Amino acid sequence: MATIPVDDLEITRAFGPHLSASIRGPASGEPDKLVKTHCCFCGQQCGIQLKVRNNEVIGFEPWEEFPFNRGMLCPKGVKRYLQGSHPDRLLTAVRRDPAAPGGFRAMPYAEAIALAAREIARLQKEHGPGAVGVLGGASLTTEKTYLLGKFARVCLKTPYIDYNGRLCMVSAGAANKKAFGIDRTTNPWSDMVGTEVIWVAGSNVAECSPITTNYIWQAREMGAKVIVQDPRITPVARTCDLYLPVKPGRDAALFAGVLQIMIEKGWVDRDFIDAHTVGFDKVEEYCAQWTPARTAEVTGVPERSLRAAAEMWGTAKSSFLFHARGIEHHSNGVQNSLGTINLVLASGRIGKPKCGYGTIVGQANGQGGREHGQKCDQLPGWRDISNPEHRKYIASVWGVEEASIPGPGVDAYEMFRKIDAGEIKGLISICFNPKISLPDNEFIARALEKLEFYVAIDFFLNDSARHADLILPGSLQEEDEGTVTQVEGRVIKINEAVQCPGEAKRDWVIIQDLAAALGRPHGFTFGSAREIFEELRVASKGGVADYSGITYEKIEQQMGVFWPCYSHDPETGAPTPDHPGTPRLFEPGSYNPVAKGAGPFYFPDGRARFNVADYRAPVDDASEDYPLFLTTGRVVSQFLSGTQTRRIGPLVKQYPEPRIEMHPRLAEKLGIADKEWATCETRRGEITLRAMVVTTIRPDTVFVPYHWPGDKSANRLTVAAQDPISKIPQYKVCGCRVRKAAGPPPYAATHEAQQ
Ligand SMILES: Nc1nc2c(c(=O)[nH]1)N[C@H]1C(S)=C(S)[C@@H](COP(=O)(O)OP(=O)(O)OC[C@H]3O[C@@H](n4cnc5c(=O)[nH]c(N)nc54)[C@H](O)[C@@H]3O)O[C@H]1N2
Ligand SMILES: Nc1nc2c(c(=O)[nH]1)N[C@H]1C(S)=C(S)[C@@H](COP(=O)(O)OP(=O)(O)OC[C@H]3O[C@@H](n4cnc5c(=O)[nH]c(N)nc54)[C@H](O)[C@@H]3O)O[C@H]1N2
Ligand code: SF4
Ligand SMILES: [Mo]
Repeated sequence: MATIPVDDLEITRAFGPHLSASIRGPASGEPDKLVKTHCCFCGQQCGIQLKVRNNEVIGFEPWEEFPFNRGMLCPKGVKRYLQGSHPDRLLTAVRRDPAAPGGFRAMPYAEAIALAAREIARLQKEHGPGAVGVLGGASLTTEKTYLLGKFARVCLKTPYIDYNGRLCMVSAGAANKKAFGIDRTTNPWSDMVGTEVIWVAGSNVAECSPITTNYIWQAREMGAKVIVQDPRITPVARTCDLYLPVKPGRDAALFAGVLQIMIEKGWVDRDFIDAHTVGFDKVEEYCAQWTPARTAEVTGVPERSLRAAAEMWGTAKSSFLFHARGIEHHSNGVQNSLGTINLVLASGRIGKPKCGYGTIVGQANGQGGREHGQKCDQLPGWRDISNPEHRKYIASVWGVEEASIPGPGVDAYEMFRKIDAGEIKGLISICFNPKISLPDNEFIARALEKLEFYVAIDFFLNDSARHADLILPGSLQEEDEGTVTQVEGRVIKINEAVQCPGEAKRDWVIIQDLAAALGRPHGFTFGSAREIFEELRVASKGGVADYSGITYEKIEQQMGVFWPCYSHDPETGAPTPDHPGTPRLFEPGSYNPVAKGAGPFYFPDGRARFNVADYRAPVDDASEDYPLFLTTGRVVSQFLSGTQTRRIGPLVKQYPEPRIEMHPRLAEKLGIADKEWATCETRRGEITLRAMVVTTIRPDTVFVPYHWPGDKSANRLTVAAQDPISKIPQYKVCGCRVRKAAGPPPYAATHEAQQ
């Protein structure tokens, strides 16, 4: 009865070293040129060569020399070229018009820019600069994110800018800053091969960071032991050495419990702790309460597995620990991330070859997109918008008065609360689809309707943009150049393969056109992405995320540059153009501008910080009324809100509809058979989907992927609780109940008819 998802089996087969040899783009038609660039989807940022003919991407060739993926791609990378020619591609601006078919009518680009500028100016004149907010995204190049942050602060003078990385990377980012003073994964992935132990916490690597799976396999072939901590037996867990079936939302307790065993057994590196860290005593004190028995009770992980994890981790000589959204998407997300860091620091295995720690970046530019000023509290170079010195420096680069730069704004979800309250009346969004991707999204839809003026910049009319007054036709990734920073901290170059079709424009051109139409062009007259990058190099100089030593040429020559590029000159510490970059952080003797030689970590004393990572039960936890845990996430063939991948036929075919994944024991109790309709209900709402009965999930937990809109949207169910520090939503757990549906949901009629 129980089935293992077929998609998963395909994945495991698909990602072998043979992929690059066996898969090519469509055979028909010779290309005019091949363009070396990267995949537009996830943060692995696989190298790929796009085949271009007559200004159209017609297929791809593997780019075998690119060191990270060596020609391998996952199904999304293989099919991405199909989206450019999709009939839904926006070729003109469109304006909302209830009388027009589909609710929108085309509008000449110049008129659309003029309209947007008029409305923004009107709202700001009537209600002040903060009446208009900006939402950005981490699929954008770093140049665009830099420009957007500058646009909000200099052109609009609004404090209200934030981005969709708020839903993704911020718990890990905040924890990294607290513990290390810098927010980047520590080692190149090649360091994984030859390590002794790999611990994967809350990451479905095979489906979500497929190339990482390949590194794990290579490591395993060389003898590495693999620990997986997840409420689901994901594909990588099926072959791991130790599986920790944690109850959703209990990770901080698990880390504390494992560390406690390590402390008791003497499996911590006291020399490293004394020489390179502060704060271990408080952590030790906190962990004492996490006896194996209590940890097992809270986490649902058997004591023997906790002990095995402590031994495997505690006695290793080299190790890698990764996590992703499984431990980060929580109202306790920062604490969970700090819990992993404590395990790493206690082991002393950091700043060395084969000893890595990091969060697996999600979006294409999840790393670069969080460094240069599109976050509500940040200026370029990971600078702090509340720090007078940081403000002064950026004001000098931008040629504005320091006092004219607004102070910190609020996180993306809070912006919607302000929209709801009528404080923010106008919204410019680019590369963000909040209506599908934010929790409790019925609230988001209502807020979008309250806006007096909403302009979206996108290449498709996404589900949120359906609420917009105006959509400006932006660029696909292959229609522009620029840099992104991939999962390892390697800055790489996206190259233009084709030019924007019709009246579509490169995103940064649109932002500058808006500035010009607002009559505030100062600082928005860049002629190319390269020019923006040159200013970003200056703006980031001296910040923690220092890109000043990176040039387009160096990226091309080296196939990527790991930031930062500090010279090791202890006198100045200034990055020098000839510095090749820093693949491995925190090596003994390494220089950074905060410690100035005092030690490898980015604090004045050069020491890393232990932080007490305390466990708190989730908000809206499973209870008598809602006895199951609902957790949400991804499937391999779909990407985020699905705006792009639901338009790529072969990917849709691979996983056409969301299903509710549940264990056979639960299914039996509920009287639901595989593929039957089931209704999942939480305190916010309910959705009806087909059941997928699998033995690979905890019997007290159900999983729903979130890539679909409307009646199939998982975010109808999720809770808008947020981490108090990072403001990340708690997507990964809330209480729910499941019942057999009375019959198919209304949407099924159309869907079944199509099948
Ligand atoms: N195919 C595909 N790949 C993607 C994306 C995509 O949409 N589709 N998106 C990209 C982006 S932006 C991101 S952020 C990454 C996300 O990458 P991942 O974080 O790997 O993916 P998720 O599916 O969100 O969740 C990961 C795992 O967390 C587990 N989990 C749920 N609750 C808990 C918990 O409380 N504790 C623990 N330990 N585990 C838990 C889930 O069972 C799931 O296996 O993927 C990137 N890659
Ligand atoms: N329930 C639940 N919800 C989640 C998650 C979860 O695990 N569970 N995961 C969260 C995570 S980790 C993330 S990252 C968010 C993602 O949140 P979203 O903001 O929904 O991400 P996307 O689907 O990439 O939407 C971005 C939009 O940007 C457009 N776009 C992409 N590239 C470009 C570009 O270069 N230029 C322009 N102009 N537009 C572009 C796309 O067409 C799309 O319409 O979702 C979050 N939501
Ligand atoms: S989606 Fe990610 S793993 Fe797949 S090809 Fe693109 S960059 Fe590589
Ligand atoms: Mo993400």
